[in-house]
Amino acid sequence: EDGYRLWLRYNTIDNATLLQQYRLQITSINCAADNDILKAAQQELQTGLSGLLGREIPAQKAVTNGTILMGLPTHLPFIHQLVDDTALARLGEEGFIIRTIRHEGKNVTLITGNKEAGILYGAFHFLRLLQTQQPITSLNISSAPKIHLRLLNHWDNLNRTVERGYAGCSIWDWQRLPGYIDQRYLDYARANASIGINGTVLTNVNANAMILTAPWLQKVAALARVFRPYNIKVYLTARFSAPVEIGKLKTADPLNDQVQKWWKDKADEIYRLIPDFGGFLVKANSEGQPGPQSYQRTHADGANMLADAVAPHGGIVMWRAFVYSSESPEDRFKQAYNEFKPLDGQFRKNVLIQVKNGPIDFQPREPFHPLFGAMPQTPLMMEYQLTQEYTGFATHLVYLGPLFKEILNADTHAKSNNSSVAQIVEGTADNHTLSGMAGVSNIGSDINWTGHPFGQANWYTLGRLAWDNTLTAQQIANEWIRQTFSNKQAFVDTVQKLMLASREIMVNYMTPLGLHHIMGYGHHYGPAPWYNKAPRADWNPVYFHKADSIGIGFNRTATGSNALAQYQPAVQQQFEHMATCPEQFLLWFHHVPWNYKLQSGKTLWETLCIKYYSGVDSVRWMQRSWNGLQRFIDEERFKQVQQLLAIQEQEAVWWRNACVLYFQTFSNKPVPAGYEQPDHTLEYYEELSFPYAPN
Ligand code: BDP
Repeated sequence: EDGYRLWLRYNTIDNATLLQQYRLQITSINCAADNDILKAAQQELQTGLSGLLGREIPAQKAVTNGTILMGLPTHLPFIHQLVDDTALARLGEEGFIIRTIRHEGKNVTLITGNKEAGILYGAFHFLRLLQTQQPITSLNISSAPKIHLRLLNHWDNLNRTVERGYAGCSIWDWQRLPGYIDQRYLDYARANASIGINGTVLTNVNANAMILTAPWLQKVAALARVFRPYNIKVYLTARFSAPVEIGKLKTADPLNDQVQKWWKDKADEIYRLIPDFGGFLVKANSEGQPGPQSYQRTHADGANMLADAVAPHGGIVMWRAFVYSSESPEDRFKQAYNEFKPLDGQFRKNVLIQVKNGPIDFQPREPFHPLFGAMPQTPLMMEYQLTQEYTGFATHLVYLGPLFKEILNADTHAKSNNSSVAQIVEGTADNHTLSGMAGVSNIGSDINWTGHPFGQANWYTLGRLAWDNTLTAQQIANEWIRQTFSNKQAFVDTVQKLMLASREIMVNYMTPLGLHHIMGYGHHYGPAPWYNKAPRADWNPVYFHKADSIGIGFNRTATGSNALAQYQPAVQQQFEHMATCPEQFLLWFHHVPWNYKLQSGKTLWETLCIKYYSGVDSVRWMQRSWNGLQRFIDEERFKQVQQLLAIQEQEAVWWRNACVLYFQTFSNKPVPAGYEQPDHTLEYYEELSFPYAPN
């Protein structure tokens, strides 16, 4: 078990009674597979069922007892009698129905949808039921995705390095494309389709214009051909200065006629090769990337120009809100909102603004981004980070489901009752038809795809949540564990507990109480709260924690940067008073005196120490829990996780010691008695260097 098969292992069901039942209920597949998507669905079902049932499940034309019958209502008109039109309409283009029915006097399982894609997703859902050992005797399932664009964002460069990638190099083997189709592309497509992901941005947001040149587009088209039967569209990042860099124009000004024509022609060229090309993702005027502001134009001018180029082909533009300027004296927290809110209503219909979950940058914990709820006229797309840039690289076991859910569940209070972040992102709060959720991919060439075996869970969760954000982090973890490792209850229970606790544990040993952005400079590996030499202030940890002899934390209330004013009054109230601000967000919004007593009666300094120490203790608990699981799973993955947990323990100690020692230089207070004292000095930690850390 090297992890390559992800959650699609299809090993024979290890519960004899259940296997017996399943075998009676599933004997054959009948699919009017007249198109590539249906062929993919049928093929997957055949492979999956044959593996799970330990016997060949043939495809046949007849309907017999135990047939899995797949088809559209146009293939199988009886479906119109079975399912009323409104129920079918509710499925949209990608939803599915799975039902146990009597058909032509036989007991069959029907998988249908309005479009082929629905049947594909239905087939994968059916396989998931078996893999998680659910009853299938009387199924009546109807499911449709709540979010339309369910995407991975690869930060993959054309030289196959991956920005913030910790799982090897890029899986896109550009040199051998388009001639050589790696089996991985197919397995990648299967894995994504199995969790409902329907699009992939192949290239880094720090974009290279070369990808838009003819030879590279041929390579992109080859990938698109592999993905098409799995209902996955390809997207590219558009470098704003491409008209200058590869088009020989003198300017990339979005209001210039020649520039507009250049992009239109480029879009036409792309769509000739890839008729279902999804569109562009753009990072503009951010961290050195070119953009419309270089020509005194707005983000709306830039986005609209690209939107007009792809609109005739049905394409979209995802324009990122991750902007902050080195010239601005404003709190970095506030800058995206200041920049984008005034543009609400100015974007074309085929533009989405892609917003990171929090206002700074994928930290272990952030409050929700204040743009959610602030731009009702514009569809806002969620951007999460699966690759663990700030959450332990691919060495820490951190299940991000709870982080994703915490943000989705947050109430923006933009409306009186239906304005959670989830409702904003779905588009239901403001009646948008376009909606999207993206995860910055953690996939690389490692045999198990994500480096850490548990990194797979974060990829899995992104897809499942984008499909149905009402699923809980626990439900998703539970089904992932069962498919990826084992259905044995004792194993599932223990691992689920460990996964659900892992995010808070990481917050505790890295950035408790609302600390943020105190990691190593550049590579972002490990702690460096002392760092103050970056070329811009808001890249320095000291800018974010503001520790001094009085206390620690960033005052973002009215007496400070007043970033809080970007939220609705009801949200402001939750955070604005030190006494009532939830502890987990305290230092996000307040500069808190070291002696300040928290609700527990303990001082801030004591609590900080307690959190850091409990973070480390909890990693040791994770190690002990994992060690008890050896008998349930394969040696290979057991050992991998065991070794990685040992590294995680060492690194948690490193975070704890470095942070406690450093903050102690301001608090002037001892580490409470009874705790193991740091075994190195602060100078030791400050002098560590990491030339080998990837970035
Ligand atoms: C930051 C990463 C940087 C990305 C940037 C982004 O450190 O590598 O380019 O986000 O999202 O977190 O554009």
